[in-house]
Amino acid sequence: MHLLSSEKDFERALEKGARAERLTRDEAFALAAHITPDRLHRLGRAALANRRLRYGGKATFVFNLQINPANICGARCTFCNYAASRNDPHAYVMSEADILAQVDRLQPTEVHIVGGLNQVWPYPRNLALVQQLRHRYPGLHIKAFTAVEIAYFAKTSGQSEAWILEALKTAGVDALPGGGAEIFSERLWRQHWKNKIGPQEWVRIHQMAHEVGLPTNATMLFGFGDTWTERVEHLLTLRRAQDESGGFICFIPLAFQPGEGKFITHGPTALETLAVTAIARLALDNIAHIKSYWPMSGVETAAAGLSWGADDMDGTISEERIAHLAGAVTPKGLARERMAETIRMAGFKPQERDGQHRATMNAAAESDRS
Ligand code: V47
Ligand code: SF4
Repeated sequence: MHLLSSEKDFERALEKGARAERLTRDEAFALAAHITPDRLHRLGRAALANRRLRYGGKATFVFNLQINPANICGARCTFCNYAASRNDPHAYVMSEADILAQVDRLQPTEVHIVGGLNQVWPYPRNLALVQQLRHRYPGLHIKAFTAVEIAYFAKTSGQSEAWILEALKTAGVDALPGGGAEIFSERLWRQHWKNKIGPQEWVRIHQMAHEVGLPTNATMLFGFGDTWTERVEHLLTLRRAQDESGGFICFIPLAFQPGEGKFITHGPTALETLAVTAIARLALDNIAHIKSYWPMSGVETAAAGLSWGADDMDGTISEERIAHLAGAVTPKGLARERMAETIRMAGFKPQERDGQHRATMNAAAESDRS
């Protein structure tokens, strides 16, 4: 019944959200009630005011590389087109030499390492990769392994999750990415990703990472049969977890890519993606950054997301795989210049950043030109 709220509740939620104030639960739900074209624009205006208070006209991106060492995974999440069985034609396994050669060639500011749940790249091999990367590139930001992988590493190595997190941090991991959260709904968990950890475990592992001093991101997969109530509950669960442990840096809404032969033929529309972005910005008063993730939403919608509350466009991302194996028609990587130009065309000042959202040397040059 949360979504049956009045115009007055909606207006009050917008006013408080625009000032980056904390919304009550009912106000957060009021934002998602009856998303009409008129309300979508009002959500956008409030979220734009909120992100301007925080970041002015600046929008950031990072020069990064996604490393997916192998796509062999037995979890069989229904929405995933990336995973393969060993004998599938699209199964692949990278070697350490392949990975290091890619990093050597691109010299990224950040690497984002995630793979499937498999014994081809088990925990000790992933740990050794992090050690090698840290040794070779002392300044590289290593964002690696989802909570799902941490749980799997613990299970398969007989160690506790806290032990794994400490060991990865010592080896050189700087932060955990936000994947594997899907949407915090027991109903959808049972239906779509029952072979891996569910909502409560995901939150618990992120809070454990915060305790050992590893900051993390958080995602939300939407547009695959989820409801607005489930989306707002997801945001409020994250807000509560952040109040307790404080280590979430960035929230990333992930627009579902239907892929081929999946259970649903369409992902969310661009307008729905903008509404989710704006509601996230208004409801998550305690999470600093909202990412507009172009491989899933499309470059144009991601750029528009900067006016609906997002302040970051993620990265240039060489060779994105997860969205593209699910049929995304967006480019597989964007050059630095194209990223800066996209942000400028959307009306914002591009600023290149490092893995901790600090401006890099290139940033000044980019901002001066706009
Ligand atoms: O966990 C899988 C999602 C996630 C599909 O932390 C799909 O900075 C849409 O988490 N359609 C991985 N989404 C990507 C991810 C991420 C991306 C960018 C930045 C960060 C960060 C994290 O992709 C998975 C899953 O939720 N996913 N299949 C699909 N068909
Ligand atoms: Fe495996 Fe992750 Fe794909 Fe699920 S989403 S099948 S865990 S790779």
